[in-house]
Amino acid sequence: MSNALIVIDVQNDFCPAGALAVPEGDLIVPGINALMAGFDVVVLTQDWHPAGHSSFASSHDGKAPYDMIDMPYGPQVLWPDHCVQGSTGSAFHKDLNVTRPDLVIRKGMNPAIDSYSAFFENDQTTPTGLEGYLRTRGVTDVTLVGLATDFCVNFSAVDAAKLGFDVTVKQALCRAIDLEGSLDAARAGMRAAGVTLA
Ligand code: VGL
Ligand code: ZN
Repeated sequence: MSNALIVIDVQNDFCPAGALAVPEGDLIVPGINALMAGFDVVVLTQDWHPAGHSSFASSHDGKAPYDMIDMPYGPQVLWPDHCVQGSTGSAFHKDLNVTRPDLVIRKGMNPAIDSYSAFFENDQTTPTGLEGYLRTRGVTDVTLVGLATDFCVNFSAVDAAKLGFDVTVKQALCRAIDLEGSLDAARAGMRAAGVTLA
C-alpha cells in the first residue's frame, strides 16, 4: 500500500500572465515542492492540446472565451487558446520540481474531446492510463493539489474517488478559476463523492 501526490497542471498558461491565468496560480509552487518528499509516488499532469483544439473558443465561429457549447459528450466551456503542445504556456512553472516526480501524464490531446480529469477524458469513458499506473504501483491513497480547483483538480478528485482511491484535496495548494459559482459547486460535488477537503 502506498500513497501518491498528483500535481495538476502547474503550467505557465494557468499562472499569472498566462493565457488562462488562475489568480495566484504561481503562489502554490513552493508548497507543492515541499510536499513531494512525503509521498511514495509523485505524478505531474500536463494539459497538452493540439493547436485548434475543440475546447478553444477560437475554433468555433461566433464564440467567445467562457461561452458554453454542446459537445457530443455534453456541455463544454470554451476557453482561450491555452497549453498548446510545446508552447511556452504549456511548460511547467519554472520553479516546479520536475526532478522528483515519477510520471508525467499528458491529457487533452484528442482534438475532439477535452480532458479535465487526469483519469478520463470529458466523455467520461476514455482512460488516460493513470489508474493502471497507480494500481500497479500499489497506490491506495491519493492527494491532489494544483490548478484549477474547480476544473481539473475537481474532475480528477471525483474520478479518483469513483475508482475507489482514498482521496484528499489540499485546498491551500490549489487555486480556482471560479466561473459563476463553479468553485462552490466543485466543493459540493467533491464532498458528495467522498473526497476529503483538507
Ligand atoms: C483546465 C480549463 C481548461 C485546468 C484545463 O487545468 O483546470 N481548465 N483546461
Ligand atoms: Zn485545457
